[in-house]
Amino acid sequence: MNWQLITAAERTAFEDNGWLAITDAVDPARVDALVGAIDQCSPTRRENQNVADVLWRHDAFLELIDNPKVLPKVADLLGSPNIWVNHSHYNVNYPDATTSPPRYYWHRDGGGIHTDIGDVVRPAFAIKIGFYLTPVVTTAHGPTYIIPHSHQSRAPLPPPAAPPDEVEAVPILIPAGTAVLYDGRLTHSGKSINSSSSVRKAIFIQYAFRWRGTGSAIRSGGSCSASPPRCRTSAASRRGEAVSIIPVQTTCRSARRW
Ligand SMILES: O=C(O)CCC(=O)C(=O)O
Repeated sequence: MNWQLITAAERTAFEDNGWLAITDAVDPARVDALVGAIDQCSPTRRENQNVADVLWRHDAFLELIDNPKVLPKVADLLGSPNIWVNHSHYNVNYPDATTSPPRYYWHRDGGGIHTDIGDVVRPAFAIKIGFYLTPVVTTAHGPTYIIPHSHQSRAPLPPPAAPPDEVEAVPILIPAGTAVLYDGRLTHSGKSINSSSSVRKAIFIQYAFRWRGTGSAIRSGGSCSASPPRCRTSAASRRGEAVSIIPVQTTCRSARRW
């Protein structure tokens, strides 16, 4: 395997911007296989699906974990090989599947950890990789928006419906097959308007220090043709509050969870 470590320029870009795009991280044949796997696991249309805990659902998803163009850079940036995948999900965003008024769900990854730590610039705890499987090359494609430099700020989150221009957010525009590394502290949108004619599909895998808990419960074995674990989210866990020493955030097919 041809492991690709982080370059000095990439490190500077990631540390300054809070994100880094690696184009061609996934070759076209694998992109097709991943799209097929999502279609197999989500055969019926549901508006704006956000399916958590995806790795057990299909081997194609599992193969993303040790992507040689991504994993070494993540380990380098976190500064430790003592990391694990503590959260995964895929998002399927249909054209025109908007709420009214549109909501962007601005957030930092990790939920409660940011408020728990308090009013300081927090250290980096996790990096989430967005593997974009369909082209997101214009703002019509429902891009992820990020608020520049928010990983280095203590600014509170904007209201969910605040439009990108109002909060000076910028879209991440990339071709299919790109992996985008996001610093977990970066404020970004949970969704945006897809006014194109194509469905946007992306898979997100989060690597965190091994001492971090799960972002969603993690199941091993099985496949998406087997029955999924029961959805057991509680109001408290949805708010990102600690509810138990053993995480109860079990998968929910359409849960919105970051
Ligand atoms: O689907 C997107 O554009 C963003 C997904 C997201 O917010 C996340 O994975 O934390």
